[in-house]
Amino acid sequence: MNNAGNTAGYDIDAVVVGAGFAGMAMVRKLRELDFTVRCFEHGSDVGGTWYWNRYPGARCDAPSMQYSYQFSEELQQDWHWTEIYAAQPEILSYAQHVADRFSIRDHITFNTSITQAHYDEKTACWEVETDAGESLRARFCIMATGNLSSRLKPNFEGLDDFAGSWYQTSNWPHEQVDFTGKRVGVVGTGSTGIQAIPVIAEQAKQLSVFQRTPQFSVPANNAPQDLEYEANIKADYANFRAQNYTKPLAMAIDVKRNPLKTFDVDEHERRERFEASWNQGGIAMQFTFRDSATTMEGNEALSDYLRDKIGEIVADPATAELLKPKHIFGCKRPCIDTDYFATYNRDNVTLVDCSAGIERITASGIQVDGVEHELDIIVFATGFDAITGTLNNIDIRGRRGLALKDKWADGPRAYLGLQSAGFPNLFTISGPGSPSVLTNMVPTIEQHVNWIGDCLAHLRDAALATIEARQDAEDPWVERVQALADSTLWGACDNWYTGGNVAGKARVFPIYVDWVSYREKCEEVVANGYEGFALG
Ligand code: NA7
Repeated sequence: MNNAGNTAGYDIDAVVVGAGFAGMAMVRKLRELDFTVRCFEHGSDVGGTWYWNRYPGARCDAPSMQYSYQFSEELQQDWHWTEIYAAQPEILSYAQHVADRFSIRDHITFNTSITQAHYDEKTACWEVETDAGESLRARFCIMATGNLSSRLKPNFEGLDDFAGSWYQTSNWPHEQVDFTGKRVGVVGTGSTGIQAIPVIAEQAKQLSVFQRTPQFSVPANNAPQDLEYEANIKADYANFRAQNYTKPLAMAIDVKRNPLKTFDVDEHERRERFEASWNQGGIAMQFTFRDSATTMEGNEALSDYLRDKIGEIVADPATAELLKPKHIFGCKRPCIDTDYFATYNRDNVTLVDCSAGIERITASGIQVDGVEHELDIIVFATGFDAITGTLNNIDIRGRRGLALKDKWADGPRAYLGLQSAGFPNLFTISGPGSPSVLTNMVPTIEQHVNWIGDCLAHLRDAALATIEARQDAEDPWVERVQALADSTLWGACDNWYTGGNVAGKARVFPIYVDWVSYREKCEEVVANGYEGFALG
């Protein structure tokens, strides 16, 4: 199928959209399989999320030894992560290293976005156009567009009048922003705000945090990489990776998985177990008992423990009270922080309750409840149109001109999160209906990349031109995704999983919450001759 400029009616085997971790891995895989490929990336370099989100304090929530590629044994042996949870600059330099080492950039056109992708039924090709005016025809179109790549523009009244500078965490300048001597306002207390606030507080003269909804957060307990731990993993990295693929988040968590429910133990033991998870830090907290995500009483016990912790850390009782979340744990993605709550004990940090909304931005600051807070710099950490936002911003049309965003108007519909019926030869990496953001993303991206690469090779070997999700496979899959989501409490409040943070967006929980059965299903589908897909 190596047909560049061929007579079959297409210029290239595959177009890959996006050069984050998914796009890079996809390009490498396709080249390994000897397919021709072109990748288009909006940014000026590789890295995706880690290219754009360069705000102070940006850091990964998954341990670096696991949040990394496994396709090359030499790569995983050679690379040394300096901390348990790597910071953004280190992750970006890893992405750049991978791009150099595997000559991935040769296949990427930077500073270029795909504006439309239309399927031509006669030739079974995707006609793709870029914002630079280039058109090309590809047999396959692979969307590696990321789940958190469509930033929400701050649309506050008066923003244009603001006399100071403002920044968005998700579009952070490449030069350092100097907060020294400045009065800074941060809007947003999700994972991003919670990472940025302690770091900005150390530099700024005065920091005002504008909080609409308080968040649960657990300390990361980040530390320099333990060299013995690293050596142990590297002694048999392949096996470590293979084991992790069998774990619920595709990730090894250094806690004993507790078979007990919250109220199987007495209050004293419950507290001790919560305390052990807190001291462990990171993602361990939610696995202290097995029913925290599924029963209200289990969830409340954990939530109460975490609220108590805020009360213990934050000295001013009124501030502590304001910081305590009222929602249940997990229905907004829980955060992992470094010194977040303790930051409110600093003399230069003020918490501003904007739960009734920010009234307006003025020339000199932010006005809330009739009070103007004077600022030199505003940092917006206000989130993303997640999961479908970037896909819906591209004019994608399948059979009979059907627009993907119209098909998805009431929420995304896809089979395995890999393909959507009516859109042959179009793939989404970590797409809606796959476990995506509820897993350790790099390994699960690689699972999709391998699945898609192997699928294309199979089509080539079998002299087949197309693959398309069948409607009668997609419909029950969408139902299954929803049924699993309904067994958790995660859809219970407005959050970016469900689209609840975007005005007018359909509320759907488009994430398959069980990685282990998902991976098995993907393997089963292949073993059964691509069951649920029509091959043509
Ligand atoms: P999030 O988690 O969506 O957080 C956005 C924050 O911004 C959240 O606290 C919002 O409050 C707040 N927000 C949004 N709009 C406004 C307005 N208009 N006024 C005041 N506050 C506002 O995005 P993040 O970037 O922090 O994290 C996204 C994911 O990236 C994260 O989960 C990690 O997986 C990586 P709200 O809660 O909506 O009231």
